[in-house]
Amino acid sequence: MLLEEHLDGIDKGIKSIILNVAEKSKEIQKAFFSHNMLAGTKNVYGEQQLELDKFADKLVLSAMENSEMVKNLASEEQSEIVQIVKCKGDYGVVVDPLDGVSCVKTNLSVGTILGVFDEGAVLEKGKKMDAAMYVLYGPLTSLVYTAKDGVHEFVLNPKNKFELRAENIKIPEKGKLYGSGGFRREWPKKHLEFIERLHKEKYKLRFSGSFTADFQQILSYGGVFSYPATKSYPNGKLRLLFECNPVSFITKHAGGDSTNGKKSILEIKPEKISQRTPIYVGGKKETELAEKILK
Ligand code: FBP
Repeated sequence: MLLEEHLDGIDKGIKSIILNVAEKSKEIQKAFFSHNMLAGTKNVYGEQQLELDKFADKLVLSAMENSEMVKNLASEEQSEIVQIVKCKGDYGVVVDPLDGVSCVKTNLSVGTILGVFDEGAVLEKGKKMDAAMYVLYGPLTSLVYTAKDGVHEFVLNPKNKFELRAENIKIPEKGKLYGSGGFRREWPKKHLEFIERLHKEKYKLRFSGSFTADFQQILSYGGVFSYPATKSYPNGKLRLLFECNPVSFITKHAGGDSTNGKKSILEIKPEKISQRTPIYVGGKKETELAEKILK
């Protein structure tokens, strides 16, 4: 089954947003070569080529405009919320156009992460989302989405169409992988205690520096991804709106959970669009253990 057929059963506006992002993700995938190998060259109009993440941001904006459904767009690449005037819909979207961009030069997998609110506002708790998705640019280009009725994965096939690979994905309960960002010497004592507990229970470290890729491993094999508050990032490094909420929303619909150490990520009321948060996201067993130790 193809993505467009799978989306038939969901809200038409959300279907249009997901399909438009899926289409533009194919152009982002192609840009890894042109914008990476030839950085610093000029395009046919003599314009300096955009950095890859800025280029991805332009593509996502055009996807939102093409959908004609999005009124407000909050992007990690923009300091303010973008109001899209030409639109028939009332949706709000939060997006990290290219998460983990520093990993492109070492040819590691990176992602586009996006969340959708059907009432237009974007400075909202993650639990008020109506859909979330990410595209993972790896050996395959895959797309994972939820519109509150299960988590489903598609892969780009040789005909350049997103084809269903897995439906109603659940995070395995007996996971044995963990990721933890930041300098070990800067981890809070209780975070170190949590990690040492995972080691005792024979969890293996998997951390690439690309949240989307590192999360995909947790979704597939179970376990927990974390990025705690550290001296360098006193509020955590990952962005609440653009990275943590959409991934935590997907996790919830895959039977997992998320926490900042004290409460669900999805319950955090954002004060500003650039807000960061510590994050533990993955299986319920691991996030409950994190809260037990960190509280
Ligand atoms: P950006 O917001 O700069 O893309 O950073 C996000 C990120 O790359 C995540 O994808 C990843 O989990 C984290 O930073 C890695 O951080 P660190 O390099 O400190 O381990």
